Order: sequence, then structure tokens, then C-alpha cells
Amino acid sequence: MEWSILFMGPVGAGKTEAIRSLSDIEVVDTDVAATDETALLKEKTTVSMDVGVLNLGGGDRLRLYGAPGQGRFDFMWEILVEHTKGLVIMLNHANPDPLQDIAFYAGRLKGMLAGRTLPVVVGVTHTDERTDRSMTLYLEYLKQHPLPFASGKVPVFRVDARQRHDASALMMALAAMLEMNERLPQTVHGVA
Ligand SMILES: Nc1nc2c(ncn2[C@@H]2O[C@H](COP(=O)(O)OP(=O)(O)O)[C@@H](O)[C@H]2O)c(=O)[nH]1
Ligand SMILES: [Mg+2]
Repeated sequence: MEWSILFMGPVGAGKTEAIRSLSDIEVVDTDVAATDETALLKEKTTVSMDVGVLNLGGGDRLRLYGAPGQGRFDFMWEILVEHTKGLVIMLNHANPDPLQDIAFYAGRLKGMLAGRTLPVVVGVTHTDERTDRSMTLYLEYLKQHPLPFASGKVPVFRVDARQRHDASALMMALAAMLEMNERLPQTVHGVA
């Protein structure tokens, strides 16, 4: 099987770094020339998107996409979200208000997914830079504000995106959820 995975989150959360750590191919850093109202008058704005591949063995692989961080590139977000089978929400623990970040992405994703559900994992980076702040922040937030587009429980991982081991743990969790989603309907169907 092959699944497309989308990494979303604020600039600096480690999306590019995680995809670089994971990818078995050299990461393609696509510079997409995008025009908006101002750009029509002035120069082109360049937005960077990452593309990588992670081989899981047995012919299974994940295609990894890092979404551009800027909210105004909505058209790209919509295309990426439409085609993705799983989501990684990356958060920077050292940002001023990471809960505001998760709320922002949750809101946008809810709108774009329009009732669809899919496996979601949360990766929290830069925990080495904010040791005074607890990880339970995220678990409590998710308990109080469950993600309506998540097909199951949303695991929260402490991730240093520079470490392949950390990023892999995130991917293994997501791959297991994807595989369950593929096989469970068949099993249920078979039993019924
Ligand atoms: N100290 C620290 N730096 C990290 C961690 N994770 C990622 N980084 C660094 O944070 C910076 C921003 O990461 P990047 O992948 O460019 O973020 P993006 O904007 O989401 O693509 C890079 O220099 C990463 O190496 C972490 O857990 N701790
Ligand atoms: Mg990036």
C-alpha cells in the first residue's frame, strides 16, 4: 500500500526537518511560484513545500508532504488536504501559545475536510527549549476539544524533528492507524 501523509503546522515547527529525517529519497523542496493580489502588482511570492518518501517494507510506503506554513496559501492546503490519507499536526512547544496554534489548524482542517475523518497524530517539537512547560497541555486540550476530523484517538508525541528515531515513532503510529482503517472495514464486512 501507499499512503499520502500531510504535515501541517506553524513555521518553525519542524515539518521540513522531520520529512528530511524520514525520507528515503532526497527531499524535493519545491519552490512554488504563487501569485496573489499584491504579487500581481509586484513580484512573485515563493512558497516552499517538501516532498519525501518513507519505505515501510513489504512494498508499503508513505509519501510525505510538508504544507507551506502561511495561511494565505489556502489553495495549496486544500489540494494537499483533499489528497491526504493521514495528518501530522506539528507544534512548536517553544512558541508563545502552542494551544492557539493547534486551535488554528484544527479550525482550518475542520473546514477543509468537510465531514471526512482520517488518522491524526500530533508531534510536539522544541520541548528541549521549554522544559518548564508540560506536555499534558496538549492531552488536556484534545480532551476538551476533540478533533472532529480524527478517525480515532489522537496520540501526542514528543519529537525532535532532527532525530530520525523520533520522527519514525510518529510515522509508525500513523501507519498502524492507516492499516487498521484499511483492514477493519474488510474484517467487519467479512464477519457480517
Ligand atoms: N532545538 C530543537 N530544534 C528543533 C527541533 N525540531 C526541529 N528543530 C529545528 O527547528 C528549525 C525549524 O524546523 P523546520 O523543519 O524548518 O520547520 P518548518 O517551518 O515547520 O518546516 C530547524 O532548524 C530544525 O532543525 C527540536 O525538537 N528541538
Ligand atoms: Mg519548512
